[in-house]
Order: sequence, then structure tokens, then C-alpha cells
Amino acid sequence: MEKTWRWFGPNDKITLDMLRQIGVEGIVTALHHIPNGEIWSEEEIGKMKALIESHGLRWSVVESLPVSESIKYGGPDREELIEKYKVSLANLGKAGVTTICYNFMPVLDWARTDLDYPNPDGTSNLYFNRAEFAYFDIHILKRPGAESDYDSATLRRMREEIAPRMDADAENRLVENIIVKTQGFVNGNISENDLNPVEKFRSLLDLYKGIDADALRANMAYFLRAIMPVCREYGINMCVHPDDPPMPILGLPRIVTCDADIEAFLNAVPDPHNGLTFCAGSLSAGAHNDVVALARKYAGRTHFVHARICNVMPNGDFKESTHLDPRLIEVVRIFETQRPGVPMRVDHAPLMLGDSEMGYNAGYSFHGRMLALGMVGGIMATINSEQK
Ligand code: DNO
Repeated sequence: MEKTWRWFGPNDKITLDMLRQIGVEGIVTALHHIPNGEIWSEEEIGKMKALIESHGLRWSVVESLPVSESIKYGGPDREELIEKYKVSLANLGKAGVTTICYNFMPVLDWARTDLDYPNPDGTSNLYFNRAEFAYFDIHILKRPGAESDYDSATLRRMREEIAPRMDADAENRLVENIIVKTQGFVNGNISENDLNPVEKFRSLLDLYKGIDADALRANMAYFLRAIMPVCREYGINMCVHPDDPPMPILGLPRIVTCDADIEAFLNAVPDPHNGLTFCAGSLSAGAHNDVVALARKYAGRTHFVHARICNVMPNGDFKESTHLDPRLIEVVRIFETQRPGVPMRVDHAPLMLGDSEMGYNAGYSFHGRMLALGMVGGIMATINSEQK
């Protein structure tokens, strides 16, 4: 696989020179300064490409070319937004940047309740606490009917363990973690400058009233069918990121969560340019998924790999595991042998050795990711030497 790294552009505290030193070959990035829904011009794409190449690297993957909410829920301006998306794709294609990661998650991209969960060795990890998430949904967001979306054990844990330790500060932290800090830097809907993120979030949820999983699926297929001619013309591979976590949340449908979902969107638009980002971490955050079996099944339609993995607890909480987890070793083996050149990046590695003082984006530490890339690189080298 090609060793890539998600770099957030010239404002990223991690520089391209640093990345060259640690064996990164390709860059995964986006034009983060262009608002969602606006065209990525040839000029802006050219500038980014030249900057990356001037450091001896290549622009391997766009993550993400964001799909506007209105395309997802089928709003009145969706045709116009799809046309703009097609122009951006064509401009990327002309520049030879042809692997495009996107997601089709309504309103909220990835979700975690804790960005700094302490490990016994002094490092810390991302963590998803199901009962804290229920508290956010029921008591902070106050979503009508939210309670019926949680099992009784989670509700009991929420009442007995979470509610007693919630004060205004703890509630703010939860809001920050779930809808602010994890969203802005991935061009999500809420940014650090929003004065009332919860209110804004409620109005975004309202846009999806009446949109169930089937309607969302139909909108995804509509979008994919509309862009496929451009993808064929320029050799562009679209690769949708699985939903993280892989299950419906906050009353919103999620449609890239499991084997049946993946099969459904691939079959709905059966074109090799319609593919998957195999994020082993997102898929493994659902106890229903056998991530190794999924890698085996979908390697042929995978255009981009996210190497990380989660452990799900019996209560539904999940936490990122080590990049040396045996399941991840198998996933790496599958892609390294079947799709040797496919771009791969690590993420969601621990905060360690001063990472937490650096103010890096959540999940995107430097030391933690460098160690993880070293681990995955070591697995790849071992697999290659065994094959000789
Ligand atoms: C989080 C990421 C996601 C992902 C986007 C792709 O760390 O995995 O933000 O990049 O959903 O569109």
C-alpha cells in the first residue's frame, strides 16, 4: 500500500518536511479554505498540488470533497450543488488527483464522547461512551423520543453513573466533544466560532424529518449516478467513508454501516469508480461487523484504506485499539497482497509524548500517528518479505 498521511494544509502544525522524514509517500488533504458546496477551481487545486510536490510528495487522495447536506436530504438546490460537485471533480481529474473520499452521514460526521481518555501508560485515546452519548441526546439536545432509541441497560447507566457527575462544565465538554471539536476541521457543519452549537445542531436535525434510510439510500444512488460520467471521463475513483460509529444515531439514518449496506450501495451503482474507503476503525466500532471478512469481501472495490481498529465493550462503548491488533494485521495483509498500491493512512492514534500540548486536531496527533505508521509499515514489510 502507499503510505499516506492526512495533512490539513498550510495551517497544519505538522509540516510536509516533517512528513517526508517519517517515510510518508503521499498526502491526503482537501482545500479546507473553500466553503462546502463551492467549486474547487483549477487554480486552487494547482496551488495545493504544486505545494505538495515541491516537498517531494504527491497528492494521493482528496479527503474529503464534502457532499452538501442538501444533496443528502434531497433539498431544492441539490441539482445545482451536484453540478458544482461535478465541476470540482473534473478539475481534480485534470490535475491527476483521482481518488476522492467523501461520506454520506447526515449532519454529524464521526462521533466521540471523550477525546482524551486516559490509558494506564500515560497516553490517552478517543473513546465513545454510549451512556454519555445518551445523556447528550436526551438531556442536552432534548430530542423528542430520544429515550426509546436506547436499551434499558444504557439508560440505567446514564441515570446512575453519568447524570450524577454532570454539571455545566461537564455538559459543555460533552457538547464540545460530540459536535464541535470533532467537526469543524473536517469541514463539518459546526465550527468553533458557532455561538450556539446546540441550537444550530437542532435545526440541522430538522432538515432530515421524514428522511429514512431508504430515502437517504435513494439520494446517495442519485448523486452517484449523476457524477459517474465525470468519474469515467477522468478515471476518478469515489470512495465513501463508512459511518462512524456504524449505526443510526440521534434519530438520523445511517446507510454505510455493515455488509448489507456496502453491498447495497455498490450494487445500486455497479461501476468500479463507485467504491469504498475501507475504514477498518469505523467498521470495527460495531459489534455486528467482522472486519477481516469485510476486507476480504470488498478489497476489489476499495480505493483507500484507513488503518485503525476499535474494541467494542459489552455495554456498547468503544475505544481505539493498538495498530498491532491481530485483526488489523490481517486487514493489512489482505490489502498489501491483493491491492499493493492502494493508498493507506493511519489515524486516531493515541496522544503521547507531548502531543496533547500541541493543540492538534482530535484524533490526529503527531507522535501517536508516527508510531502507528511505523507499526503498520512494519507489518507491511514483514508481509512482503514473507512473500519472497
Ligand atoms: C475522522 C474521519 C472522518 C472522515 C470523513 C470522510 O477522523 O475518519 O472525518 O475523514 O468522514 O468524509
